[in-house]
Amino acid sequence: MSILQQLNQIFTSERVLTDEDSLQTYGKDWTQVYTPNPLAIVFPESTEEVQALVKMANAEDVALVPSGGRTGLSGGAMATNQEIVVSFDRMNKILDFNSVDRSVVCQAGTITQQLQEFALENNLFYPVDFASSGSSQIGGNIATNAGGIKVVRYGLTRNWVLGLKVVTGAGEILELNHGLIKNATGYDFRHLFIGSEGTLGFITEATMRLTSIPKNLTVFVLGVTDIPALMQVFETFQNTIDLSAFEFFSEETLSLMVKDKGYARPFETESPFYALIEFEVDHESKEESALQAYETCAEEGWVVDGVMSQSLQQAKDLWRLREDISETITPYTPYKNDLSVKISKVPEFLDKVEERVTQNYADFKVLWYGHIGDGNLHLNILKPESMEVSEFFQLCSEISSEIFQVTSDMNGSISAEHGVGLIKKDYLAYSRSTEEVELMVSVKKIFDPKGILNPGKIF
Ligand code: 2HG
Ligand code: ZN
Repeated sequence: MSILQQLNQIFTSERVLTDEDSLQTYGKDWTQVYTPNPLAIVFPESTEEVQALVKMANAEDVALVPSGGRTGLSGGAMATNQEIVVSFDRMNKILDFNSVDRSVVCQAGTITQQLQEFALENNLFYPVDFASSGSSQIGGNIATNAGGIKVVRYGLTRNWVLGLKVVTGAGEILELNHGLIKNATGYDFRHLFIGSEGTLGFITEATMRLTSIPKNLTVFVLGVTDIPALMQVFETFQNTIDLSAFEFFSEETLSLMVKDKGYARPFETESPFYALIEFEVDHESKEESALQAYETCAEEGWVVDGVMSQSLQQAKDLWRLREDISETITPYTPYKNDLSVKISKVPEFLDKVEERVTQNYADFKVLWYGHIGDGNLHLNILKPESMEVSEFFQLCSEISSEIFQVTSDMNGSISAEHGVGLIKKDYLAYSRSTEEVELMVSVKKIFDPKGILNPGKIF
């Protein structure tokens, strides 16, 4: 029997797509570098269907690529080589909730925002958040250990996973950690699957932890003179008040947002960088402390101007200046980098990278923004309009090794939160040792002996 016939046996016919439009849509994520070329797209509705598919794939030696909200930026969900794409769009139900445990069991295709809204309806909060929350799926978030804008306070997706149901590459169903907070019974495989980019197994269900709703989130946007000053501002605020976000963007980035989106500047004064700081004001004294920190920063000359949100709407408007950057610059076909170093090393790192970039590509528009409060910097270089895409990416790939060498020399990561996927795999050695990569290959062999799961990703 042909593979397509077998797919039609596992799934009802409307859940096996082979038309060109669907192949193009589901065969890719947000990475703009690769051409999709899948064999078919399937839409399982249960863990058992995923298991049947994995067993068939093992027997037929055909590769499977997991697909969530397709918002990834590293090509982790690209199907370029006649793979079967496994979309979790139909596994999007919240299955269980327990207010004592503060936990939710959801299927892998649950949209991040759906979980966030469900939590709020139950007077709780799911804190992992990013611009793509409206379309990214929990399974994908877990597979890349997604970070986002609140890591300073709440950590990464990993911190919120209490349990997982997975189908391994060998076709076994594993229930990992059963939603427990404490469980000291040997290796915690749950954490191996988190961030494994679909190379070990398919996550079909997850038990996610929730927390209390933060009260009266307030946002400051401050104009800052340079990166060392930005770090001083971070330290000052961090020592004064519990922060839920500390983000930054450069003046080049802000002017593009003003030009392309028509957003209002936070204030008239221009400065090289801007800090976006968020904190809870659940008591008058918190606001006083924050204003005190602001005063200190202004007196020291680190901050040249600033605005503090007076309403939820104003806080949202300020957040848009940061959150909407990635989507706004997409039409410029940017060369993206997602780097991290220890927070204390950020100024030295940014200087060194910028030096390399401007030395080589003085005419390119370079945008800096990111999650400076956790050491994660997004470097985007925009393609000049007149340049061919292939020529641009070729030029940029030449500079990648230089940037990654600087990152490696400082013990940083070449992918802070977007994952390795296809886009970083040739550079993995800049962040992981040969021994580590060999061990990763061995681990993959245990869970996916025939190498049918997302082959060619990570290594
Ligand atoms: C963000 O922080 C996302 O906005 C996307 O991680 C970063 O566009 C990027 O490079
Ligand atoms: Zn980011």
